[in-house]
Amino acid sequence: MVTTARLVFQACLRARPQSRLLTRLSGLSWSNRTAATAAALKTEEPEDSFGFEPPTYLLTDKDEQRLRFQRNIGVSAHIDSGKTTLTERILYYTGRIRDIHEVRGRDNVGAKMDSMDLEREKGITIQSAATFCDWQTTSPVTGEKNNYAINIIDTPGHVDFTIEVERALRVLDGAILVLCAVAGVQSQTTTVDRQMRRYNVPRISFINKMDRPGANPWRVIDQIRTKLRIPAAAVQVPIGVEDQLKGVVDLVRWKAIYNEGEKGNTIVESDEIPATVVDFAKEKRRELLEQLAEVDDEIGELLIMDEEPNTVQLAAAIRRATVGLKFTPVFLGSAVKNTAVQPLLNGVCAYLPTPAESPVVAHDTALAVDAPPVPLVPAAVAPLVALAFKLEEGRYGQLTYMRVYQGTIRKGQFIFHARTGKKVKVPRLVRMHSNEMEDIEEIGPGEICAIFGVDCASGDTFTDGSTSYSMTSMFVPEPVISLAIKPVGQETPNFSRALNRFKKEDPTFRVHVDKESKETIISGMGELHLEIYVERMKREYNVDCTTGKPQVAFRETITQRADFHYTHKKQSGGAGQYGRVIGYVEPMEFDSKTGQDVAFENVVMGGNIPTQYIPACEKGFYEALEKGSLSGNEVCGCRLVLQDGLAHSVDSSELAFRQAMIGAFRDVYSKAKPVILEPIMSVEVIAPSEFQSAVIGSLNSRRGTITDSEVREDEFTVTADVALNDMFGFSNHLRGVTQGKGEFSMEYKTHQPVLPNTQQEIAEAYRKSLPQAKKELCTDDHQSCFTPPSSCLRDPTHSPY
Ligand SMILES: Nc1nc2c(ncn2[C@@H]2O[C@H](COP(=O)(O)OP(=O)(O)OP(=O)(O)O)[C@@H](O)[C@H]2O)c(=O)[nH]1
Ligand SMILES: [Mg+2]
Repeated sequence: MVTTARLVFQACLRARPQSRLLTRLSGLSWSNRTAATAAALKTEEPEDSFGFEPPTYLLTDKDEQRLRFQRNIGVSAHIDSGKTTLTERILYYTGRIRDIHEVRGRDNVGAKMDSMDLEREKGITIQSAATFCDWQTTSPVTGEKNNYAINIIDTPGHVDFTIEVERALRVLDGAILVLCAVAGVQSQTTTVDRQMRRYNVPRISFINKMDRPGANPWRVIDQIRTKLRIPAAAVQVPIGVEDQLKGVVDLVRWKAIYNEGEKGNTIVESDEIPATVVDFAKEKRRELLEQLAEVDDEIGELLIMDEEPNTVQLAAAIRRATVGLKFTPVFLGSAVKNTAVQPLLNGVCAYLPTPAESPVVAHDTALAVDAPPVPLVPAAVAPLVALAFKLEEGRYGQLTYMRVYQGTIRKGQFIFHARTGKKVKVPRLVRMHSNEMEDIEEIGPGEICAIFGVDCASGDTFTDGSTSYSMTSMFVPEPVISLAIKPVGQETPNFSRALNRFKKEDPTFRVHVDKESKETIISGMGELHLEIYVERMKREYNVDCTTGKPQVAFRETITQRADFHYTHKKQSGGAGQYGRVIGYVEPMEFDSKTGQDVAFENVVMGGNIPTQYIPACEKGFYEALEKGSLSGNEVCGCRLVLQDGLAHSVDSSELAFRQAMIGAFRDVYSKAKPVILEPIMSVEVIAPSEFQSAVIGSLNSRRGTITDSEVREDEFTVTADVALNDMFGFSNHLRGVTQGKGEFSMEYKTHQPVLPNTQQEIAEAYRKSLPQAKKELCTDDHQSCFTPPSSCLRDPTHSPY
């Protein structure tokens, strides 16, 4: 039941200066919403332990009415499950679009949400797209008809574009997890599940492609329970199978629902359940009740008393369990055959949370770092807090997608960038409908909008200046693959303009210039990710580029503690330089609080290193981490503790201490037994059963560790952990051993140390590539070799995919 109780929230309105703590906070990763916080909000008043008098905000009747009929949802799933096809139907049935166009359709128009040319050409979603629609639904609880406003973000399934899913789920209140009725839970389903858990996003599941031969929703539900470990039960059973799919039986309202008309526009509901499915439907309704009883006390008690819950009780329990992240109701249908999409939309309205039910917190940066987070309340009159979650360079400048958490944004209003304190006017406010936009005058809390002309990074918070609240940003995975890129012919400003734009829009896309080779290196989540950007440079910026071979993003780390005692001294001619640093380095685990796995700690006592030189020491340490001396890759998993040192009254300077720290780190590094780490990928292969042994053989020959396998009627799925460096050429190989019928996908899992002999090879190649060594040893012509030096390790004929 949608909450009607007035929630009392407290927030701090007192204007405070922007704090210098802001920068320190911007990387922190508190859970942005927790069920525990929600419970606390409703019952207790936050302690005012910091001496402020917090005003109270109430949700007005108007707020409640609006929020009750507002849903913000994402559509997420494994590649090709039919997310965009489903969204196209949703837009069509809600009247947002006049006609249905298919992904890779014969009319060559393409689906609304895949608006980029490249998406339409390739038939895949690359960028998430936002839209909104209105849907009139009949409540299964009260039977009343209500109009719902739904904001939808269609996300890509390919793991190379995973940041798009990450940022959508960061700001959405609920999601539809789409699954293929034949393939079931696949590798990216697990990734998406992880992302939903990270941001506590309740989900309903939709088993799509019920028209496909071999469709088996019951096996898929079983996989949701066992592989994703979330209690699940169907709230519908299909009427007819595969190409005979006619509709579904709604197990909650006990009605048969059919789609009629050419595009399934007309929904026909009947109290008569077809005789062929009635017994099965009863069995599945029982299963639904039993699953719910596991997670919901009210249903549990009714079952113990041998009582049958009525529709109202059942729908309320499904909603409670779903919103409470304890359960996922499963819907079925076929998007492409226009079957059972409308009942799914009713499910979105009935079972997914309102913006008021998604507990969201911010941190007040005027308070201590460990001060309790401040709950945000979606009241229109509360001070504005909005999060910029996605940027796009459009025809009219930067377009910033925002989720408004509390307060209201009005066109022409001044808003404040929480990190920089900069004040900006909102020149234009729009709601997005894929690549089209609708101008609006104002937008309330719990809504999604886009703003022009605001300069910021994705993940930045905006306020109205009366608070110093800041929200945590999203999780950003590390790139796993890099390649060198060079414009053909003369470099034009468009080259760096394009790279800067892509870097700003996509935090998983990195660009740097290699200090030694002077090459521009781009890094990302996979070859497709980088390939798309290279293609976009050509199409959107008219910059044709040549690229080097893709390189695995190796890293380095240390394996033991080692002490340093290092003096940097330069006293011949000119101004002298003097700095002594004493301390140790040690391995460090990833710290989920700071989101860091490297740290600098200063415990110097008695001013042996004057405090003004400590930041220079820290800077020197981070500079040294950029390039490990084994292979030239970034060093991770390392804490440095600075314990002591010595300064000279005349010759010490920031520069001297920075140099001292770089020297000390280089010196101590080999004593800390460094190793090279390589990305390990989770690889999933699906192929016809007869190729099973050939596929497993090829994964074994690449030193893969099989983690899961499943054989179905005529196809099988195998999942294995394989080093990315061993995946080069796998695509061709798989095609060869499966007569082109096998498919694979892979995603980053972790970094692990490379084998000792590989480490030796990489280190040797790196050593030879260094300018000094090159002069003395290397006979290869690296000067003219466009790819980064470590590429000479790999067979140049290999392609990674
Ligand atoms: N048989 C069948 N095919 C479907 C169904 N829904 C979608 N498809 C097909 O599946 C393919 C992929 O559909 P999309 O909608 O692009 O899938 P997606 O999940 O958006 O894909 P990405 O965004 O690239 O991950 C297309 O060829 C669709 O026509 C369905 O219900 N049944
Ligand atoms: Mg898509």
